Amino acid sequence: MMSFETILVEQRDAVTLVTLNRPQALNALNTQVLADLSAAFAAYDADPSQLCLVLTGSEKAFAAGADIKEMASKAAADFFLEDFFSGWQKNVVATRKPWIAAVAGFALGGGCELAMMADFIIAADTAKFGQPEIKLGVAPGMGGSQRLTKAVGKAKAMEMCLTGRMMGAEEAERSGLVSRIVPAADLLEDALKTAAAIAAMPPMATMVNKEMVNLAFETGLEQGLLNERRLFQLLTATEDRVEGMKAFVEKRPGVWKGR
Ligand code: CO8
Repeated sequence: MMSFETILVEQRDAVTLVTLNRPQALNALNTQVLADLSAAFAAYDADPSQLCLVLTGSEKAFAAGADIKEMASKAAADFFLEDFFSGWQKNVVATRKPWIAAVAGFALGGGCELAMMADFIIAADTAKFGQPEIKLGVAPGMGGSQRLTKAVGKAKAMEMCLTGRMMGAEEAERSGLVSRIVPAADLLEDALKTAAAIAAMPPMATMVNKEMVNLAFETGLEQGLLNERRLFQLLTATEDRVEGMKAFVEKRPGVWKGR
C-alpha cells in the first residue's frame, strides 16, 4: 500500500478509499495534495483489482478550498507559467474508472470544484457547497464556474459565484448538484456500499458508461449521440456482454472478465 503525506489510501476489496488528511487546514488543497491525489488516482486507474474509488474528507470539511496561504505570495506570472491548477484536469479528471465524492461539511472553492470532478457526489446532511473565491478578489479556477453552472443552472451558479453564499445539502440535492443525501453518520458506509455495487458491474461497461455520461457534459448533442452509439457498439464486442446476457437468461449473477 502506498503511503502519502496528505491523504490516506486503503483498499477494501475492489474499492479504493482515499481520505483527504490535512485536518489542520480543513483539507485545503495545496501542491502536495494534488501530487498525492494524482499518484493515488493513477495507481487506482492502473490496478485491475480496483474497480471503484471513494474520495472523502473529514466530518468538518471535505475541503475548504485551494490553499490560500500557498497561493498568497505567488505572482500572476507564476500562476500562468506553472499553468497553475491544470494538474487537476490532467491527473484527476482524466481518471477513466468511476469514482464518487463523499462530502460532509465544507466543500468550498477548490473543494467544491474537486467534488464536482467526481462522477457523482453523495452528500452528508451536513454538507455545504460554495464558490467563495469572489471574496478573495478572484474566481473559480478548477472548473467551478463551468461545472457548477452545468449542474445547477445559471441562476443558482451565478448567485453563488457573485455572492459566495453556501448551498446546503437539501438545496444541493434539489438542484442536481448531488445524487443523494444521507445522514452524516452513514456517509462513508453508504458511499462504500454504492462503490461496491459499481465495482460488481462489468468493468469495461462502467468505464464506457462513465465516458458516455461525461460526453453529455462536454460536447454538443450530435457529437455526443454519435460517440454514444460508437461506444455502445464497442461494448457489444466484449466477452462480458455475452456473459451478461447469458447470465440474465440463466437467472444467475454474471462472472466478469473485464474485457
Ligand atoms: N486555505 C488555507 N488554509 C485554510 C483554508 C484554505 N482554503 N481554509 C481553512 N484554512 C485553515 C485556516 O486558516 C485555519 O488555519 P489556522 O488554524 O492556522 O488559523 C484552519 O484551516 C481552520 O480554519 P478556521 O479556523 O477558519 O475554521 P472555521 O471553522 O472558523 O471556519 C471556514 C471554516 C468557514 C471554512 C473558513 O476556514 C473559511 O472561510 N475558509 C476559506 C474558504 C475559502 O475561501 N475557500 C476558497 C479558497 S480559494 C480557492 O479555492 C481557489 C481560488 C484561489 C485564488 C487565490 C489567488 C491568489
